[in-house]
Amino acid sequence: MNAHDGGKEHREEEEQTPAGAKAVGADEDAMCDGALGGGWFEGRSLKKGRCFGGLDRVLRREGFHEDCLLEEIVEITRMIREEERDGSRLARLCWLCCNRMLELEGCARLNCRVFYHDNCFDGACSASLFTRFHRECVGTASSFDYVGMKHKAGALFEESEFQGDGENAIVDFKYSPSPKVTWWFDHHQSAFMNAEEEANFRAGQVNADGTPGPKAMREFFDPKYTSCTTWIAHIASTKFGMDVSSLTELLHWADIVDGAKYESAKAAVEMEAPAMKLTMVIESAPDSALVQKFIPLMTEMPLQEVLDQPFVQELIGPLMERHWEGVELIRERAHLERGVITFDITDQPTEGYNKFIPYYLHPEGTYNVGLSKSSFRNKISVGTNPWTKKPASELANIAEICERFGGGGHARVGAISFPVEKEDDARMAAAQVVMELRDRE
Ligand SMILES: [Mn+2]
Repeated sequence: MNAHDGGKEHREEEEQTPAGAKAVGADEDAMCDGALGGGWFEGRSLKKGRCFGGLDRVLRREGFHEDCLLEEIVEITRMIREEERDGSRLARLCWLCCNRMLELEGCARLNCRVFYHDNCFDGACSASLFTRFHRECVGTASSFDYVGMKHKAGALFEESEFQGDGENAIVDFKYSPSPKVTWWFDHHQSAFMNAEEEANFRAGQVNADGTPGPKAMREFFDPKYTSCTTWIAHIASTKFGMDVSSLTELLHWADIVDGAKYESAKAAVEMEAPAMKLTMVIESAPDSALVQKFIPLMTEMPLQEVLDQPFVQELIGPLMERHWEGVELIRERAHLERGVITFDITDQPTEGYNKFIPYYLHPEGTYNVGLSKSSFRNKISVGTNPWTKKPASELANIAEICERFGGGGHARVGAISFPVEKEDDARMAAAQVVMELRDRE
């Protein structure tokens, strides 16, 4: 659907027929305070606004006296008070009400800048879903632009990149305590750089008296979600009343790709599903401009249709060719012995290969230790077969092994890097890792 029409939802709400009026609970009252609190409405004295029977009075008191304006606000307030019992719809109506007021005041709608995780399927889907959510449920932006973010050492956000006017949203990427950030959605375990940032986030969520804090309806974090896309969908539908029923396919694949929950090595390597091919194109995109061509499409059409776009088709052929060359090269070199698959492709410099290839070729392997070379390093990749039948308690801690050689990672996968000229050192370390893993089998 074309969601540019920010007023559409507003009209739909007005067409609702009144249901029986009931007293409104204190929880819903507090929730709306949260919805109205903080952010860019602060200067407009809406901060202390209470929706239920109170918003019109507050608005009067705060000097919104024009009759035409008040009439509308009173009408919306009546709807909220008398017709809406459901908290998510209430919160959504609060946004629409604020938005309408800004419009009536003649305030220009501004740009919303979305910072997203670049070269990542979930990052692109999150940016797409956030945009649609903002258009359908918030409606305060006239346009959107995008900034792709990459993980690196040190500070990630440049304060000057956040817009002074308009909104700044971060999705599927680390927290920023900047007061210019108006929205944040993330699901990464390591979302905060330090304890101070985390305290800053918590303070915005809950006030000292236990009521929702000024950022409770602006910043959302839950590391239990497999993808940020499903996390945004959950918040948008439960707290803002967004209809996400048309996005089932997208949400399903965002979880599979971001959680590496492929059903088999065959599915991960042969990449039959459109989402897998799109992931390959997005991950290998040479610049953010290419990723940003996908953002408007991901929530507007089925994934097969995104894949069928001519600009995508042009890229798929050469990428799949390179991918199958990688499979053949590793097939020639890979060798399984006592549960460990090993291969050395340092003589064929590459900027990366599909990390499930070893298990596709040798499904009975428990671990894989691969030696490769890129333009800037020699790399030992150490991994555990995601489809192994072994119980987790019997598996080696890969992070711990890699750390001993100056590398790192997670419990199941890790890596050790060596300078580009230290190929022999890398080969020796790889042999020791292989020996250690074989001795466990
Ligand atoms: Mn993610």
